[in-house]
Amino acid sequence: MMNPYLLGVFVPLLFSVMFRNKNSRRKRGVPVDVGGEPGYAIQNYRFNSLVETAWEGISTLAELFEESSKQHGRKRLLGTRNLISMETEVNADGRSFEKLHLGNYEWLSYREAFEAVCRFASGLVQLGHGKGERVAIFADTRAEWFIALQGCFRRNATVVTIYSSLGEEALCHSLNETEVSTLICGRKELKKLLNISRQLDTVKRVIYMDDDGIPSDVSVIERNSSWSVTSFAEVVKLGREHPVSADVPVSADVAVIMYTSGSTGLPKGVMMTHGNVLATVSAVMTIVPNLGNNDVYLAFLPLAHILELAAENVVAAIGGSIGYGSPLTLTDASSKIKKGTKGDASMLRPTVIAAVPAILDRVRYGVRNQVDMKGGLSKKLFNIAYERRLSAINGSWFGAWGLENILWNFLVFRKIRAILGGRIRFILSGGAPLSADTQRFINICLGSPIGQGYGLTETCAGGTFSEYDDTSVGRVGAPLPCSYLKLIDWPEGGYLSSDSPMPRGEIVIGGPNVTLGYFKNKEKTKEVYKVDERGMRWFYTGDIGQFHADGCLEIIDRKKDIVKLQHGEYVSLGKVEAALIVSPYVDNIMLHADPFHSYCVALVVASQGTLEDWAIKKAIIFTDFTDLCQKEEAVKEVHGSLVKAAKVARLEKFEIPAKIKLLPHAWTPESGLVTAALKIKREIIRKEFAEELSKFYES
Ligand SMILES: *[C@@H]1O[C@H](CO)[C@@H](O)[C@H](O)[C@H]1NC(C)=O
Ligand SMILES: *[C@@H]1O[C@H](CO)[C@@H](O)[C@H](O)[C@H]1NC(C)=O
Ligand SMILES: *[C@@H]1O[C@H](CO)[C@@H](O)[C@H](O)[C@H]1NC(C)=O
Ligand SMILES: *[C@@H]1O[C@H](CO)[C@@H](O)[C@H](O)[C@H]1NC(C)=O
Ligand SMILES: *[C@@H]1O[C@H](CO)[C@@H](O)[C@H](O)[C@H]1NC(C)=O
Ligand SMILES: CC(=O)N[C@H]1CO[C@H](CO)[C@@H](O)[C@@H]1O
Repeated sequence: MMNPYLLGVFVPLLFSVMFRNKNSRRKRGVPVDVGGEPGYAIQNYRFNSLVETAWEGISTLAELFEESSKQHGRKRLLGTRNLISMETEVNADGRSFEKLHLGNYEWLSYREAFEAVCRFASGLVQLGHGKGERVAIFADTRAEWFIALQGCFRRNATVVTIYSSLGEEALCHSLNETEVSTLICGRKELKKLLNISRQLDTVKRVIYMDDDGIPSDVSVIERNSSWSVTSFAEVVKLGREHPVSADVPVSADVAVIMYTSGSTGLPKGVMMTHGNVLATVSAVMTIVPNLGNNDVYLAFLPLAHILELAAENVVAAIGGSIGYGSPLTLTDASSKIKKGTKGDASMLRPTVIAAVPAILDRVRYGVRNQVDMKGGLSKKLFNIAYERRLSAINGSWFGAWGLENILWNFLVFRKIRAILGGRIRFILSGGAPLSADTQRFINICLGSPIGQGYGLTETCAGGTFSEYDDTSVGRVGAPLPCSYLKLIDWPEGGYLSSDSPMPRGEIVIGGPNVTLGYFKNKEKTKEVYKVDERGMRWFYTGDIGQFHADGCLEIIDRKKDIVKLQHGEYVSLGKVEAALIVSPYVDNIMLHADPFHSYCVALVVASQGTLEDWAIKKAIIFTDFTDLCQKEEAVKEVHGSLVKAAKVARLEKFEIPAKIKLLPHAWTPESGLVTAALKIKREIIRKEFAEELSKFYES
């Protein structure tokens, strides 16, 4: 019998003969005449009008799921790994780590999942959740999350979503603002809630998702608050005993209020209608090639992220299977996986995943590390194979599959593909721009295309998406079939839609996917949402982009991140940071430019391993990493490396930080200094390190 793996090589090979190079120059976006502020507008080349739903007669997510459940009854839908054992390992420096031994996936079929959804919906009524009241879900991604979401939809209850990494203040703010009466959470979150229970005046009941029980926390909460606390399983049981018929929403009803961890101030709740999310779900359908009921999707991004929410609803609409995992248990080598046992990917063997760039970067570093550690022949082989494929891939993506490559696959890349289970055929990436290097690396090593999206919570993730056969890097593709994209002039920043060779300007997104605006925040909504004379809603992103000749968008800047220095030069903070972060000494960096000075400065989170290795080689004596970061030699070395990186990127002299400060501690979402998608939060970092920043400008 033919090795299925080889089949996977021959089929694309056949494609490459059939479609050689046709794809690289095809137009993917075409100009369109739209209303509103003048600018240069583009739409997807395949559709004359904007897509609102891909399914005839379906206008809400509740209907979509019900129809799909009827159609795919016995098929697997939601998979969860059972816990075999949990251990605590103590490593050399005395810190302890939780290690999990997880078993195989256990599945709920479409029919079973739909039954659980109906029961949960009935259970909510039984608990006393009233018409028009809102539910919040504050938990990590898991099967119960999806069931609760769909259960709420069947009651026409708006679901408020909150990142589980959000801080206490933001959490109180979002629950209070939306007057949530029922709160659904996991074990970890229950502990967090204990502390703030007195500030949550509107919450009446809490549903926790862990069946294995946490009696001590539950009794403490019951004692210290007026809440009723019920387990998820109990709610489902209540619903089974007291079934209630559905109270379904219509397209214009608000399905989700999604709180985004903005880079400034308190989070804002974005109101999404069923129609909004359905438009995005319908559009994503057209992006992933041949998406169908054989696809297996590994779910591990936060469901409070619109990309994940849309992706899971797409998979559940087409008869695919969703297996749940987490970033810390993703691969066999992940930090929470017990040595010798399987990670989520190798157990599930998914065909499609959605990821954020930070995770793909981690995969890339992991692979490089492994190759470097092995050294010798396998490193040499890897490097040759990588170079060969890199030069082949320069044409069409399919062009990368030659006979020679079958050999490289067999010798080198097969093992790398196995890290993610060996069957990945498509990766959706969103949330932040993916670096060109990582995109190439993943393309080459995993042999699977990456669809890179650009969209915002405010546009319900609608925006652009790069097609699977687009081999270019650094761009985010053409508009989704549900969006118009327009570039409008921003003369102060020097970007005009009449620029050549490419039109440039602020990106404005229009279409049925554009959300209603911010909850209870008319002022902010009016600032960034506009309705034109034809009734189309537009969202002003504040991002600066340019359109390539084939209608694909490239993000080049961010309005807020451009600062004018004392002598009138504009510095784009994001652009400079992206150029400098390639230095091996840099774990993270924030450039700071002050309009009253003529130079930039930077806060640099130093990379501990690299800097300590250097210091040891130079025989520099230091007590710990904090001490090393203060050493003048270390600062000098890192600064030199930044200057080098700046030269490679051809930065202007005024863009290179004149002074830097090394920081020993990483910026994590928990510390509040970066968003859950690992984007830096400038305002917060500026506040936190105000003293360090002001020192730069002394003397
Ligand atoms: C759904 O709920 C909202 C908010 O309570 C309400 O305004 C709307 O009329 C409801 N929709 C239907 C179809 O009952
Ligand atoms: C909650 O909202 C009410 C008004 O709706 C406000 O008076 C109160 O201070 C808020 N509490 C918190 C903790 O934000
Ligand atoms: C509980 O809340 C107080 C302030 O209200 C805060 O200082 C403390 O860190 C919180 N504790 C935990 C465990 O979150
Ligand atoms: C709960 O209430 C008891 C007193 O009834 C108090 O001692 C305890 O600190 C409270 N716990 C929390 C987490 O608020
Ligand atoms: C790919 O092609 C571009 C020009 O189209 C060229 O500049 C680049 O060096 C090529 N890269 C490789 C690895 O061959
Ligand atoms: C669900 C939704 O918002 N639909 C709107 C999409 O946009 C068109 C106009 O572009 C409106 O007519 C729809 O109501």
